[in-house]
Amino acid sequence: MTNIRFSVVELSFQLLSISSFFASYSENTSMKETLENTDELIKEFEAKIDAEIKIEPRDWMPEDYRKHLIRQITQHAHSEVIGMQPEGNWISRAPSLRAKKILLAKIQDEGGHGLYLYSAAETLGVSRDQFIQWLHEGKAKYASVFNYPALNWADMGAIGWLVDGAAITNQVSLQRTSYGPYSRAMVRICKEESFHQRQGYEIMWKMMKGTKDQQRMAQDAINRWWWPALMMFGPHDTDSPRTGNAVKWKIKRETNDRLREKFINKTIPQAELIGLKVPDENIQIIGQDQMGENIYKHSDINWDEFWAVVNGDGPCNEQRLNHHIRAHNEGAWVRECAMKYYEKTKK
Ligand code: BYC
Repeated sequence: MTNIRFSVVELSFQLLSISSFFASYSENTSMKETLENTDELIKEFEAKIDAEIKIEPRDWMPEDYRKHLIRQITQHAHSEVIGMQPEGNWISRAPSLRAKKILLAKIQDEGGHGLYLYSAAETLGVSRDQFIQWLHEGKAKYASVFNYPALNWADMGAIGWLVDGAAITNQVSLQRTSYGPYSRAMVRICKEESFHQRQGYEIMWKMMKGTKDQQRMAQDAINRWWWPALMMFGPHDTDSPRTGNAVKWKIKRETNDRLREKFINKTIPQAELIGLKVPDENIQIIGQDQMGENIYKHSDINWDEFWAVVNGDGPCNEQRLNHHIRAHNEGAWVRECAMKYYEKTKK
């Protein structure tokens, strides 16, 4: 009897170990299948990137690609929205009704760009509330250039011409980015941005045709905005940790330095045409590109200043963020009403 009982216990142990063998076998098999499956998915993803086929929200994508996009697109969106502040300060002080209307339309466009971009980023599975929280907690960056103050009307010209000019140089290239919703947002944004660049250049051109004081103001504005505009393209390629993956995955189509060079080469002739000088004594023509346009050598950027501003120590970092937090909190009731209306009408 004891023997029989023993053998029943033994048998159940054996059955248990057989079933756990099968369980671990099937676990290993399904892990192997998953790994093979992931390999296949990676291959498919890479083939699409190679063939210039856009990656769409429902497509499989590597987790690092998704995170990279969320970071870049949301920082881009925050830049558009925080970028409304330096110009917003000048709406009530525009020198004519025409200038006021143009500036208002331009700033409104920037808000719209932020919305296209937040929507594009939301297709990656994170909510807009989360993006805003990251910004308010200082976990998400925005373009360093918006941490400089806009001191007078000439700055409205310099921002439109130089800051939007730098942004458009980057964004034209981002139209070919590999993620569909980001690419399509860029196409729309570029159309509007070219008007922004021209409105800024028009302000500078008018000032350069004006009095000596107006000319001095225009030159002072380019002196102050030139270097921050060059910093918009980010650190040198050799110091840019994100460029490797971004170029591999075709998120970025051109590197930081290449885009900066393009911007410099097209902007210096525009400055000279209206009698302005870029604030760099070492500017020198060193050749011509395939289009016959000059290529310039320039002084190096003050990277200590760049990193200080990026890391929160610029002249207006605190002011810009506090203003955003205040406006966001004051707008809570609008979001609440919109949600209530949505809930009431969705049935
Ligand atoms: N400012 O490895 P890197 C507009 C950060 S707004 C602050 O080269 P990446 C407008 C970078 O994020 C249009 N941070 O990075 C609106 C990274 O930090 P994390 C703005 C910067 O991403 C209103 C670290 O430094 N345009 O047009 O490969 C009025 C290392 O950099 C900056 C965009 O946002 C900077 N300037 O390249 C008027 C374009 N530069 O995230 C006008 C979209 C670098 O690792 N963004 N950092 O902590 C991009 O193309 C790229 O993200 C960047 C940087 C070229 C900016």
